[in-house]
Amino acid sequence: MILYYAPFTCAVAAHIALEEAGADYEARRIDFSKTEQRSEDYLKVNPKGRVPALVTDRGIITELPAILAYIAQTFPAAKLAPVDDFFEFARVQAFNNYLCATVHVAHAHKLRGSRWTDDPAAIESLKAKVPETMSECFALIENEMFTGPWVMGEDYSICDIYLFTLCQWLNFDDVDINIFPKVADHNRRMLQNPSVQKVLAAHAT
Ligand SMILES: N[C@@H](CCC(=O)N[C@@H](CS)C(=O)NCC(=O)O)C(=O)O
Repeated sequence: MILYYAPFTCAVAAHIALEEAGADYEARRIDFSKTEQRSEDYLKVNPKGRVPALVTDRGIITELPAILAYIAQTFPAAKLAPVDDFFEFARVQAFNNYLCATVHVAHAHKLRGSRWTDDPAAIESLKAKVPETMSECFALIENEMFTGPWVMGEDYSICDIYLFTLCQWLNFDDVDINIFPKVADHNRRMLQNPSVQKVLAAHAT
């Protein structure tokens, strides 16, 4: 498999999941500073011009919840999701889709406001709202969605990997993770994970 990623983007989650799964993969970096995500070559990989994209022997998968589910299902021995329990797997998908469709989009208003408006004042207004919307999202995760000790309960899963990844953006979004004790403790435990450390080190180089 080939994982297309850009450092410290949401692609971190796909990268960690591949490590945790023990997958044989190559990680290919896309340089956002050179707008490589919109280059002719990369648009052939992902016409959306976004990372991550995972090249498999059956074709290319985009959208992080789909990529994470695919990795969990392809490597069941890694136990990254309850793949045989349809209800529990739906819970996993519900959590990850909330991160993708709501939390990630709230964060995107900070740097990518031009996706929604051309008005400079409106772009500033979208940016200013980010600490509030991200805080609301994380309050919901802390108080309603996080089962404990892991996101889904007793078993570690792709939800933990995805949550950890988006937590790395909170500081930039002017949200103090310590307001959310369960999430903050989860983040500290995730940072002890050797796969997480390996991927963060790779993104930092
Ligand atoms: N819904 C997509 C979102 C992917 C996405 O927006 N990725 C960002 C990085 S976190 C990106 O590639 N941004 C590049 C750009 O907007 O030009 C997913 O979950 O995979």
